[in-house]
Amino acid sequence: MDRIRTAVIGTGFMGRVHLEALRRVENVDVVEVAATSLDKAREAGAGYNILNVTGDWRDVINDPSIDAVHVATPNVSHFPIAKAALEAGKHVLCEKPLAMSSAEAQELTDLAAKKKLRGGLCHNLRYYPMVQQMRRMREADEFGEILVVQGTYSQDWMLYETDWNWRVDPKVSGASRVMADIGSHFFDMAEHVSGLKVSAVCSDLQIFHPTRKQPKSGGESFSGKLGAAGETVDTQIVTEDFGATLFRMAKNGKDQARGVMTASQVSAGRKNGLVLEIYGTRGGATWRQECPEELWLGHRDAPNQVLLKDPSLMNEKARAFADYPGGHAEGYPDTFKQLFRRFYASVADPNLAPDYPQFADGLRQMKILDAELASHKAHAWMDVPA
Ligand code: NAI
Ligand code: SOE
Repeated sequence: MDRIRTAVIGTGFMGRVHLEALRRVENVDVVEVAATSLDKAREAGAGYNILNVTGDWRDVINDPSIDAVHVATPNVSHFPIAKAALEAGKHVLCEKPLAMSSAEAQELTDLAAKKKLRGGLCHNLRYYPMVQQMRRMREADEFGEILVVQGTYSQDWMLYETDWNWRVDPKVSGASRVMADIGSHFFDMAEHVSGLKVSAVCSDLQIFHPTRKQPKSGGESFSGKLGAAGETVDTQIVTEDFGATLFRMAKNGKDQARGVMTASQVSAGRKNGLVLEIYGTRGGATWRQECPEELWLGHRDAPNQVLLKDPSLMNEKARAFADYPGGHAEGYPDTFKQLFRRFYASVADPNLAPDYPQFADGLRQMKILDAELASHKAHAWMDVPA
């Protein structure tokens, strides 16, 4: 396959991020954009000179010249769109969460394998250069045996009862909000960096706003103070604003580390505050998404250090994720570029081992989520199946 023909479905926050990042992937042409209306698709496509647009995603599926699709729509439509695309023989790069349930996620994972098609999942946050540095330092045993993994994913964009988004509607978003939406990024990164698997969880979830003021129209993600004031309806809320999970981690089924995390969309001042800390028998490390170029390295018997991203100072394997010299910041949009490049390298070469999050990783997150929801309900620890 020379150049790969792809299409982006969904033109909101993520659709536009995917379109922009795809411009930086060498072997891909975006040949169609699908939205909920022709006008929306035309507007999004125009910015990237993509003239072939549609208001119905099925047009993309029915076009045999399209090799791959990006699913960047709200959660409820991930499964039907991804399934239809796989059945039509197309590779799929899906936004997280992969589906609304473990059963759906399992079906997609099995279907991609059966069809020998690539199924990539957008847990892009793994690909900040300093997250890769942390991962490779752990692989090189620089932290020793990992004892403790902890952190948070904290945001404030749903703090007020007037804040609204499709993510609060369980029919569109799923049975969990913060744990599915952002807690899943934390656990994906925690497992990827530590090399351990979450084996059991004990969760406490909280709804601080039992009702929210649902706008009769609008309700864009992250609109905050810029959100339009208009007519609203008081709507009952059934998904959590905050969650806390104690967890255990294992290596090859053997109990090893302990951890704790919180996820919140009501923490004033935290815009996108993902923090991951790992501590081992030889040292520790902390990475913060709001200062992504820095990696804090903790020592027991020597002064602590802060490593500022600089490819020349990084672990050789992590260096491949840093495209710019030290002092030239790489951030959120670059993580998509790194993921998409690896995904399309594997589309181009069926023999290449995948080096990006796959549908199986999406299924894994659904299983952790199921255990968190069951634990909260039962007020008890729950095992997470391997
Ligand atoms: P959004 O609300 O900004 O955009 C979603 C878009 O999809 C809207 O334009 C909507 O009209 C469109 N849409 C809905 N149903 C559609 C359909 N059947 N066909 C075509 N278009 C359709 O939402 P956002 O923030 O872009 O989220 C989309 C997905 O991306 C979610 O699953 C979310 O969890 C994920 N996400 C991932 C992020 C990451 O860092 N990996 C960041 C933000 C969101
Ligand atoms: C909203 O909480 C959101 O856009 C999530 O959907 C993303 O996955 C996260 O990366 C940023 O915050």
